[in-house]
Amino acid sequence: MADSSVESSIDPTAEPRLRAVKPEVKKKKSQWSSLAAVLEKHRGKKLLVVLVGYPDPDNIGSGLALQFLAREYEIETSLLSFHEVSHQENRALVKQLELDLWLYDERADLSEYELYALVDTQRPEATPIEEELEKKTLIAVVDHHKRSSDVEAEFIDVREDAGSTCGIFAEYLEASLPEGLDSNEPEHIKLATAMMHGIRSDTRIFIEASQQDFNAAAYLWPAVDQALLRKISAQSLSPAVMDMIQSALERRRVYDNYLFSDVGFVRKENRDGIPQAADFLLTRAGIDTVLVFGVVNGRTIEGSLRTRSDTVNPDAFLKKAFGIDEEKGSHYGGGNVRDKGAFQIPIGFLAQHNDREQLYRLACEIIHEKFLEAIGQEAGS
Ligand SMILES: [Mn+2]
Repeated sequence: MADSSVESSIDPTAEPRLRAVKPEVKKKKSQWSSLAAVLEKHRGKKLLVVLVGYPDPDNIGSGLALQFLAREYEIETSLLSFHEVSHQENRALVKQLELDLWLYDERADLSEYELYALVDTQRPEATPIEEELEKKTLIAVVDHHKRSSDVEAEFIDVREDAGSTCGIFAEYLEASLPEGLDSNEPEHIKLATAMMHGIRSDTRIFIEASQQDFNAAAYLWPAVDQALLRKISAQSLSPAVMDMIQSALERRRVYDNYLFSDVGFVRKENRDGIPQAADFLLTRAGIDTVLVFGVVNGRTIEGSLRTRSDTVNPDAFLKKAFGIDEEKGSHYGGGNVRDKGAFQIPIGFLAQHNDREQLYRLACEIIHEKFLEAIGQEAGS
């Protein structure tokens, strides 16, 4: 009896195959109703959207979307960032759309904000106001990075398979405004344009987009100002970034499919040139993984990893290469599972050394050595 049942389950006629290839048509219910309930619960309070790390199109667009959605519940929202917007495209976004980003300084009074939210990140500890945030209620975390187990919020929506956080927010918008955004309404145009830019920027202009991102783009499209979008995304490189790319090209060292390079000393406002140099070098034929670093403000070694390899996992690669910062108890570097990562290593006490060139050589040697170890090459080979 047992035998016949095994046989029947592998008999191709026993299970109608056509059923299996039928596309999944059942639409997943949007999480919007849960987020809406949280916003309703906090009606009339003030909300801080905390932009962790450098402001970028995806976190800015997501912050604007949450601000827009929360307004319906009389929740006044401010977008707080901790770094000056540095990438030329992002500066253009802020300027062209006249966005109101609040740049944190120690004198800022955050006490009137009872609520906070995280978009495009799950790491409140990566801000200088971690203690202050502990006194506030974390109402929402919406993100598409790797799910972190230690974040707790009233509403959590983390989708690792989404190409952008803006794409997730567009789904909420669609659920709350199914008739679509109004292409005659300046606020709607601004929001749609910023979100479309966020999706494009995080998905390499849709090459790495998920179905979620395409649905989002289709929803936003009628209200997008395409001339403005073109202007924002076609900003020319600043001379400083171009010089950094040139340095990275000149100093490149190639090991099989790997390319290693550095850009020298970098001013804080130009640090976005490091990932841009890495992106550029990755376009070289025969290379699938690039690591570029520089010394930012004379105090921190900052680097970016970019890969197209099927076997290199940026997060694992950087964690293995640079290890743990004992003081902070966290890794010096990390990234997503697919194509990008970054690391920051403080130079600390040694930054006081007055021979900058010597200091730089030392930093360079250490990073190079760790990189070679990580790719399994001997130094000097
Ligand atoms: Mn993102």
